[in-house]
Amino acid sequence: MFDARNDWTREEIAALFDLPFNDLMFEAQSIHRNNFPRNEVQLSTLLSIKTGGCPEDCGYCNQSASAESGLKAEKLMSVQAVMQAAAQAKDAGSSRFCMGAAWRNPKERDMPAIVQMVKGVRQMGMETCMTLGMLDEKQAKTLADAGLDYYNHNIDTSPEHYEKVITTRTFDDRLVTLENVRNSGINVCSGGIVGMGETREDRVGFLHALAVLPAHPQSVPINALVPVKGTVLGNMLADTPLAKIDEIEFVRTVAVARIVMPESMVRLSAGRESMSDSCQALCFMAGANSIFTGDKLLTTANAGDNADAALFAKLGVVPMQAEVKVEMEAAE
Ligand code: SAM
Ligand code: DTB
Ligand code: SF4
Repeated sequence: MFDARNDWTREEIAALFDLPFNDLMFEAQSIHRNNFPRNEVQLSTLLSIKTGGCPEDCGYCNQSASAESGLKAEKLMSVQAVMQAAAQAKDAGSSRFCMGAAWRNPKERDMPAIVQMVKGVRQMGMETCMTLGMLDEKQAKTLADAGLDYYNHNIDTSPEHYEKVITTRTFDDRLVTLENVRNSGINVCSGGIVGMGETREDRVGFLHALAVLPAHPQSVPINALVPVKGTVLGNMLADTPLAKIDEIEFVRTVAVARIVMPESMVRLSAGRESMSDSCQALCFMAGANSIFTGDKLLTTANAGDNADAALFAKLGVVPMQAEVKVEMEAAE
């Protein structure tokens, strides 16, 4: 009844956004209940394995070398330090460990350490995710062979708005990386950011671009912009506070993502730290079924385990167990 479609039109998606709020929520929640355990939310933990000094100019990002955010550029972490952080995340109940690097793309010299990190984290019995920038076919295959479960690469926004946010790589470059990841057999994680001064039409175009991919991403992160001082968008928001995304419009975006990609995990990602419990509860009702846990995202603050445990208890929500069975022998 709610099978995934890849032929959505922008008009159809715009009509979903226009629905009365209760009708939109009812439809999204119905699809959610039909396709997923109703009260389970998947937990992922992020670690920045290589922070800052990035050559890209993404207007939202404090890790860009062109941002004046005061963030110190660091080297790639050691495999051992990454294993320690992963063990802590596992103890805290996380089922997936997501490692992010502030790179345009990984260099060949980085790949052996990256492969060891994937194998090591899998051996601990956690799902693995990496987000390292652009990947070519060969790199995607290397990561697939290492046993990587997910690769995150966001399209970020609509093709039209994209050019106002990033100039150093194109929207089409992003689609090529997604194709390389998809063809390698790694699960695709791709979504974007809401609240970057985009229009409703851009939010329609953003979800449309994801919904018409040859296969929907298995995981769709919806981030609310975390405005960081010294970044282009952080400064813009500080100057024009009214540009901040309206919470109901944010929830609508989550609900439409759930409807147009009915079989994908929808992750309520960055921005939860400054979101009310009520807004997060509405996002779960709209079909979000995954979050990032812990006190930190990559470099900015996250809601934190205590706040999340209290919220889950209030809502009767429980953590979802790993979706992909990890084969311990495969990760030598
Ligand atoms: N450097 C890699 C890349 O961009 O492909 C991987 C890491 S990057 C930080 C991953 C994603 O985090 C970005 O694509 C963007 O969607 C999201 N992100 C970064 N900074 C953010 C912010 N201030 N607020 C919300 N989301 C953000
Ligand atoms: C995604 O869509 N959101 C995460 C993850 N993928 C890598 C990153 C959010 C980063 C927020 C800013 C920071 O903490 O540096
Ligand atoms: Fe670099 Fe990724 Fe930040 Fe863009 S989002 S500046 S690619 S770390």
